[in-house]
Amino acid sequence: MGLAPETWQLEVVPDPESNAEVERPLSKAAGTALDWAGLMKLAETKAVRFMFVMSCTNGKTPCGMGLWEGVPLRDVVWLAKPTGNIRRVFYYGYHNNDPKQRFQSSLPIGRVLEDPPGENPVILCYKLNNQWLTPKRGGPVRMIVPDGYGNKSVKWLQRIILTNNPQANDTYAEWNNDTVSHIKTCARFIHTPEKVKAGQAVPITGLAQVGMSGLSKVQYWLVPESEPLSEDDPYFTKAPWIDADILPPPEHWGGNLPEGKLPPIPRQFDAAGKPIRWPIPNTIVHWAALLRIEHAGKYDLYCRTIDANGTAQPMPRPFPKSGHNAIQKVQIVVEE
Ligand SMILES: Nc1nc2c(c(=O)[nH]1)N[C@H]1C(S)=C(S)[C@@H](COP(=O)(O)O)O[C@H]1N2
Ligand SMILES: [Mo]
Repeated sequence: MGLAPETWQLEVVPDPESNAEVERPLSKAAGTALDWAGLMKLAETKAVRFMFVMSCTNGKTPCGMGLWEGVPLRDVVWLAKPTGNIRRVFYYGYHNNDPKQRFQSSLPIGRVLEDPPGENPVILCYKLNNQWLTPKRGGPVRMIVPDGYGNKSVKWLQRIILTNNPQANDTYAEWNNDTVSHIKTCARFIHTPEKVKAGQAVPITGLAQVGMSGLSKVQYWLVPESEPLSEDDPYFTKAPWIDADILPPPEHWGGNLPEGKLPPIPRQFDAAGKPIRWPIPNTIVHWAALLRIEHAGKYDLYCRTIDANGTAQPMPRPFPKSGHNAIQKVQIVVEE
């Protein structure tokens, strides 16, 4: 199936249904497909590493964050000597032998060839947290699209098609998702108590997904369950939200990195290992707050984010099929 490094091969070929011009296709038939040794050779001079959150368009909480390593896709596209009539890149990986069940995604060629200011390149990824990518995570090689939801990051990658077709034909789009939407900024609870004593200080914790528009604040709002909600304010913009603390970069990154340390000089970090910008866009940060509720009763606790443009979640993109960012609510019971 080509899912071990020794048997893995990647094809970069023109779309037979379009007039894309490619002088030296990388194909299995011609014996020119890129193999593992070829990818590792490119990695010696081209490898990049960056933090990125894997998040499903329809998932309420991000799958996780890691340090992904790979070779920019453009370096492999250029090996095939494309010369013109190319507007889009389709790509897919192993799924099973039924092409109807293929999991395919796509990008405009411009996004592959050039990165918006401050953004990371689309990579052919072979390492996560400095370890070879496991089969479960899409190894030996998967796509990582550093500004997109998970569906763009196709696992078990085997074929890249250069096409003059300007339209997206992503599998996830056929399943009624907005696959062009960038990652959104949103907050989630990790730990909140179900029952507390009146007057007692209780910590609450959570995480925030930091999307394309960055993150300026995480906030919470505690309200007695019996209090009627205003009908013309579905996102509670007039509620008395209180700022939580956004936690600083960790000393230990976890993720089974030796001693919790990052490998040498990933992007987004300076030579001393400190993030150049915090929080880092397209990653996760943690937050915390200390609550003290004076009166017994049932309460609703909400959390939300304000992005770096000053816009409160779930605006400016509230539609669920473009990425989940609804305001989360939990209940807390306060006893005398
Ligand atoms: N080949 C293949 N790649 C795939 C998928 C798939 O079904 N098949 N699912 C995608 C979707 S929808 C998501 S959210 C991410 C999840 O990545 P993870 O399994 O590493 O968390 O993988 C993407 N890549
Ligand atoms: Mo997904």
